[in-house]
Amino acid sequence: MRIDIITCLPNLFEGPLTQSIVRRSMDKGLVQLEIHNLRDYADNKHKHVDDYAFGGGAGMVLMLKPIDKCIADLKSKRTYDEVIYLTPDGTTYNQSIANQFSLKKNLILLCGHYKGVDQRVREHLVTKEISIGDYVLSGGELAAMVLADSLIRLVPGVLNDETSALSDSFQNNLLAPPVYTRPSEYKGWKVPEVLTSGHGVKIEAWKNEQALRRTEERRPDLLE
Ligand code: 6GU
Repeated sequence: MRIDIITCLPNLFEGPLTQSIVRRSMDKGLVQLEIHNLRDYADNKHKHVDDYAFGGGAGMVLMLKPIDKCIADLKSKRTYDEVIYLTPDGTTYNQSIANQFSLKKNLILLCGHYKGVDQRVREHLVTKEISIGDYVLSGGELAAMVLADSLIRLVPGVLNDETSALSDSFQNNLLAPPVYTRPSEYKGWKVPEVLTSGHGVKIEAWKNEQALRRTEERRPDLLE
């Protein structure tokens, strides 16, 4: 899978996407992730990529031309399955959308900023619009990182234990069951006996029952 992220704040991506699972997936050659600075596509000497909104109103709008040039440059090199614009008025992201996107080969993630992008970008260049929840972020960068992280861990071979993504919360619309590790007793706080019994069938049944109970208690909407 290849993910190209277009942003006017490329430095923001240095932390989260250069560590741990994401880093290893890139080292293994399973994932390619490239950050593109929108300012490199500005056509004015001040490298401005935003301008005042026609008709007035507070806030700057990301301009059409640098975004079009950047996307055209990428599309001249390979075919993209989706151009995803991160915006609070997009479709709310969930595991089912993550699973669908994870099957794609090449994705562009476009981060909005300020008051967003020129509407013509959304009409002519963007193929999907995604929000990561009902609250407002300063820009689409954190949302793009959320998407990239959630997609990369679904790419086959990225997780050491291949079944691990399947047992995540939200896969099968169930929350994950509780987990425990050593010691099996501490201050009288005990690990459920079944987990140390060595009885595989009983352990699976316990996990399923716990997952269902947790989902009923915390997220009954997932069971509807
Ligand atoms: Cl994708 N962008 C911004 N700016 N705020 C958000 C969001 C995205 N998703 C939730 N809030």
